[in-house]
Amino acid sequence: CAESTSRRSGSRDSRVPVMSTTASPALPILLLNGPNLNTLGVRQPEVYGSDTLDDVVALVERTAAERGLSVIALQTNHEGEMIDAIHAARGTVGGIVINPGGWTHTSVALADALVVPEVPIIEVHISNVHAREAFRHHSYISPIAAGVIAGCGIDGYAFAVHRLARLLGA
Ligand code: DHK
Repeated sequence: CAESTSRRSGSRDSRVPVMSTTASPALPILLLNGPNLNTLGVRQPEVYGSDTLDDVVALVERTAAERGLSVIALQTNHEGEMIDAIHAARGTVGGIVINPGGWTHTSVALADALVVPEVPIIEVHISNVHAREAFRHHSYISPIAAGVIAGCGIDGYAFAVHRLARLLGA
């Protein structure tokens, strides 16, 4: 955006030549949703609301587009498939928005994978996990996340995109 461009050029070392006046397109955001999130809108709507996964993806795409970013979206119920996708994201995405679902509270392997791409990660939970059962209070993902959003419904995904965009200077 104009603000960050001017901030960057303001602090630019004038001895370094500017190679191009056209910014290269930013890398896409990777939106990951873990197990059971394909049932959004059906599973416990009193906890997770009535919006569907399609609504979440549309919201994230709309919000990212406002910030000039594109989105690659994956939902899977298979941990290995998610880990493979995260490995493949190294060098190809600028940041990750992830709702790890139940793996949040169980998966060292997912946390280990998420450091591979070396990009900022925003962890999202639709429900306020801290107001629920004790086993939902611990996250293996939070220590490696740049930010954590919980209890904001699906709006949390939009907040996550805005935060990532700021971290990426978009
Ligand atoms: C979603 C799940 O599926 C749960 O396993 C987590 C999270 C909470 C959410 O709030 O989005 O505990």
